[in-house]
Amino acid sequence: MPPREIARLATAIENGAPLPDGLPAGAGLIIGVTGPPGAGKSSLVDALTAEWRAHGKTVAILAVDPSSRATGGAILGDRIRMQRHHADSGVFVRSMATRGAPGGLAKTTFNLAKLFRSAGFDLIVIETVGVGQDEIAVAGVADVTALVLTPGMGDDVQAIKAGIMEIAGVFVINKADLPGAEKTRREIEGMLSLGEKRAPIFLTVATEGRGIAELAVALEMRERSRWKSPEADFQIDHMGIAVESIDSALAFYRDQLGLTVASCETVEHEKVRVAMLPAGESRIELLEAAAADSTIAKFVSKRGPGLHHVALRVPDLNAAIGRLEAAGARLLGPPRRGAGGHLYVFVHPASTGGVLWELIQQ
Ligand SMILES: Nc1nc2c(ncn2[C@@H]2O[C@H](COP(=O)(O)OP(=O)(O)O)[C@@H](O)[C@H]2O)c(=O)[nH]1
Ligand SMILES: [Mg+2]
Repeated sequence: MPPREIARLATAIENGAPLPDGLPAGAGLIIGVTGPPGAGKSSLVDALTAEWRAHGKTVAILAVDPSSRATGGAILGDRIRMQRHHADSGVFVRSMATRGAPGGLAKTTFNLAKLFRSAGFDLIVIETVGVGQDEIAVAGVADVTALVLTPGMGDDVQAIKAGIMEIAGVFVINKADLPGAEKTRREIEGMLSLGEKRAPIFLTVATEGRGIAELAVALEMRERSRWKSPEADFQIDHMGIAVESIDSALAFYRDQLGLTVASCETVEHEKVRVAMLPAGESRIELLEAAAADSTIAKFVSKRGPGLHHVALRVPDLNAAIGRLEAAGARLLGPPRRGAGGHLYVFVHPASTGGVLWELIQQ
């Protein structure tokens, strides 16, 4: 997407327009950077951007400016600081005044981030000032959020609201060149030890690029750990079994095994008759060709009846598709909506090691 088109869509979204239909999901990671004014957030974002660019990654930066609190000078300062990336087409910078966000700041911010992700940026950084409710909500839309603090905050660390502590996946003590960084680290560790939460703490000097490479890696690592979601978020939804005839197949599945047919229907656009037989948390899906040119008819004539596909329920189909596309996997068509309102997409066996996988989001 050309920068001018991104900018045009961003303005529309800021003015309350929804995200346009049919945008690709993209696979970029959304990173929140929040903390009190002057902590060095913009300097950090600038240094992280330089680090990521050095590794060939593209970066979109969204500076969310609470216009009620900050002066125009703050935005100007950020702009000047970001100018070293100005001529770089791999960096896109956008400032948003929170005033111009009808229908919820967090929603608008999230839509903008999704726009940048759709435009193909590898990393989308949302910088928000302060630690108030708005900032917590904005930080909440990110895949991972870094809370930026400075040495000598002392009692301020105690005063940080639980909400922001919860949302922070990574703590940064910036200005570690100033006295008191270790003390602040111990205070944060003390607060973290009170709860269940585990989050790494980094010491940085943004203006000198110190500690930046480690922080950049840690932020990206969060993506990997998120991908390994709790198993509960994943579930084998069903096994799709191609049969010559559902009626004769039921002699085994229903009469001999004792399974029950919960539903039987014809899916017109797939030209297939489907019988669903629940089996615990999962189901067996019997597939019978409803026309000679259906994929099931072709499958049966080529390979014979048998296991056709396995369906896996995933927590976030869009995210899964984004990652598959980024990895060059072969998807069989765009995501579709099934009869039950769920979204699904098929991944070609050539990309999965021999199994036709259907990914489903409820
Ligand atoms: N000593 C020191 N100053 C820093 C560091 N990082 C940023 N600053 C300075 O702190 C001020 C505020 O930085 P800025 O990035 O605008 O903070 P923001 O308001 O959180 O975005 C600027 O004058 C920066 O040059 C650092 O690591 N050490
Ligand atoms: Mg700033």
